[in-house]
Formats: sequence, structure tokens, C-alpha cells
Amino acid sequence: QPPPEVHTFWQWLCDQGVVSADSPVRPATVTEGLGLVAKRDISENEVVLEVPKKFWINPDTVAASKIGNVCRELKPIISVSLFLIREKKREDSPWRLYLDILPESTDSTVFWSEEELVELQGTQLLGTTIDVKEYIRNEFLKLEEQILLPHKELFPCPITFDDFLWGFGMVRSRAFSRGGQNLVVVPLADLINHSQKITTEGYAEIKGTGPFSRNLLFSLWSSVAVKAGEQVFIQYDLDKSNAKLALDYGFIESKSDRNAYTLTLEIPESDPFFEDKLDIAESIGLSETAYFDIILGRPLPPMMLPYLRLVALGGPDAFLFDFSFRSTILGQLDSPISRANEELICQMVRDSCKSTLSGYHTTIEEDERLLEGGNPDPRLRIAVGVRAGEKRVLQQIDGIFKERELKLNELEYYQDQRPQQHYTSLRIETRA
Ligand code: MLZ
Repeated sequence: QPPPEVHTFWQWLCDQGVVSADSPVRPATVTEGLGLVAKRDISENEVVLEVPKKFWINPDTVAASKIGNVCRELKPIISVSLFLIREKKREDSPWRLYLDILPESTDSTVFWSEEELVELQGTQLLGTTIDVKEYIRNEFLKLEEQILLPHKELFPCPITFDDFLWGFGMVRSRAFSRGGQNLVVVPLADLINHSQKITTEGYAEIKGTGPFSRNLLFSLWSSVAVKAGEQVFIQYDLDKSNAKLALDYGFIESKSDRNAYTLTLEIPESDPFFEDKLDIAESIGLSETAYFDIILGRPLPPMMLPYLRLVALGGPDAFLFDFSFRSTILGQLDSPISRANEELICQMVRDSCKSTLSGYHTTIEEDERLLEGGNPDPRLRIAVGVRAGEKRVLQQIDGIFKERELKLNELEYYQDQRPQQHYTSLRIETRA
């Protein structure tokens, strides 16, 4: 049985004609919190909800409200967050019954306490979480200065940073925002939970109905058949890493390819060939800093080895920067240049993997034991899952370059194939 406020919310939607008595789903309490449960058997690709535009909360809703004039310049996520907070604080908000079913927080890492964050020590997720909280704080300070303080009459109840964090966390986890565009909070539809068992991303569309298709509906369907009494799920996003899922929604998946690590490589400004290297990097669509997302169980991104070769290039290979070799160098980066270059790459990568691995406060084995212990705390499970995943990816990268180190003698190098005579004559030509 759902809690009373959910029942009241549902009743309100029925009275407003948003849902009808024969709706195939109803809100219910589930392991994730609230969710949508099938009232009867639902077939594959059957529409389960259709929510009319007047029940959506998006930047248009904000623009048409009392604070519309002062929110015009805001980014969609900021304006919708502010709207939700203001409505939550208003006694007579038309959205009251919806706001009452929203949780105080989620398990997104932006809501974690200092002690909970300690479990993320050494992880990239800790870094991104700190960055995102910093971003939210800055947005809040701007909002205070530009909107909240100058327009006190519009915001009779003071809005704090924690209020703003709540609003931001709600919108970030609940809004539908395909491709970063058209951010929209759809009450009721936003109760639908994610499942890793759903492996297709299509779950909703905006349909026009009525005369000239002027009335828009947010239409949500189930991509799989669901039995009466079971929960209906969607796949939120197939491309997000576990770290991103943890940050945005407060859950992770157990699938291995959700584990990822972003390697940052750069051409140091102190490099004697900095300008040349930057030039070449740019001609292959990269820059002085390059980010490579490494995914557990997948091959390295195709541009990573060429970029590494370029970064490491120097010493006896430096002739490649000569004008006459400029056109060949691009093609050369696709295969080993010299033993020294290839060896340096392996060392650079392995050293950085090892030093990053030493920054975590637990081993993979310790993490596994913790997870096997069936720890019920969802935040700890997220922390342990993410840090174990990052370490696996780093070990995988180290393993790839360790194997490469062993094969250095077998590789074919451009340096060795280059006819010496040809090279000498070219040097003379260039100098002339
Ligand atoms: N990531 C997807 C789905 C988000 C759904 C969130 N809560 C119901 C999107 O941004 O559209």
C-alpha cells in the first residue's frame, strides 16, 4: 500500500483527468522508493502513461509563472530547480500534492556527508562530486545576488544553499532531458525507475493530440512485457558510466562495461617540441590536453596510442619534426616509431596507473569482501562498487602496457625500416 500522500497525489491526478481509472499502472512503494507498478498485464511497447503539457514543469512553466520575468536568462536546470523550491515553500502551490511526494534527498553523491565521501577516497567520482557541488554553490551565490536578494517580494521565504541543492538534485535525477535539450519534469512519469535489465533506451515521446495536434502529451511506454503487480522500468541511459549514474541518480549497475576511467594526457608546455606537437595534435583533432575514456573489458580508444607516441616523441626521433617529414609523421603515429618511443609510452602509462592505484585506501579484494558481506547501506555499496571498478580499469590499462613492454622486441619500428641513405640525402636537401 502506498503512503497516504501518494494516494492523495494519485487521487488529484484522477480528478484532474490526467489518469483514468483504467490506467495500466499506479504509483507504489518499491525497493527503490516509489515506482510505477502494473495493475494488469502490460504488453511489449504498450503505452503506460500520457501526461498532458499543462502538468509538465519545464522552462516554459517557469516563464509563465510569477518569477518568469526574473528567470528568463537562467539555464533550464537552474530555473526549474528554483521554481520547484519556491513552489515547495508556498502554502498554496498548485503543485502541493506533487511536491509532497518528492524525497528529501537521493543517494546521489552530491547529498553524501563528509564521512560517506571518505569511502570514495582516491576516486575520480570524488573529484567530480566536489566539482559539481562547487558548481552548484557558485550557481546559488549568483542566484542570491542577481535574483533572490533584489526580488525579495517574489521570494518571501528565504532560500538556502541546502534548498537549492535539493532542487538541483531533484531536477537532475527526475527530469527527462534527452541530449541535454528540452529539460522537463513530468510529475507521475518521473516515478518510473531504472533497471539494467532494460537494454533499449526508447521509452517516451512527445505527441500532439486534439485539433491541429496542439495539445501535447508526454507518452511513456514499457519496452518489455510486464506482468500484473510487477514494476515497470525504463533504461535511463546506456552511455553513462557508473560514476555518472551515481552522481546523477544515486545508483550503479553491476554490468562490467559501466566501469570506466578517464585518462588525461597532455603535452607539457615545457616540452622542447611543444609547438610542433600541438600543431600535429590539432591536425588529428586533439589538443594539448586529451581525455580518453577507458572502459572495462573494451579495447583502448583508437587515438590513444597515436597521441601517446606524439607526447613521448623526442631524442633520436626528433627529426620527424623536420619540415620534410611533417606529412609522414601523421601516418607514422598509427604504428610504432622507435623502440625508445614505445618503451617510454609503456613506462609513462604504467607509472601513472601505479601511482593512481596507490591513492585508493582499499584493495579490490577488500572491496569484494565488503560487497559479498551483503552490506545494506546503498551509499556504501555505490562507493565500494565505483572504487573497485576504477581500480579494475586501471589494472586493465597497466596490464595492456605491461604486455606491450614484453613485446617491444617483436614490434616493427619505423626508425628501423627507414633507408639510411634516403634519410641522409633528405637532410642535405632540407638544409640547402
Ligand atoms: N537520462 C534520461 C532519463 C532520466 C529519467 C529520470 N527520471 C525519471 C534523460 O535524461 O532523459
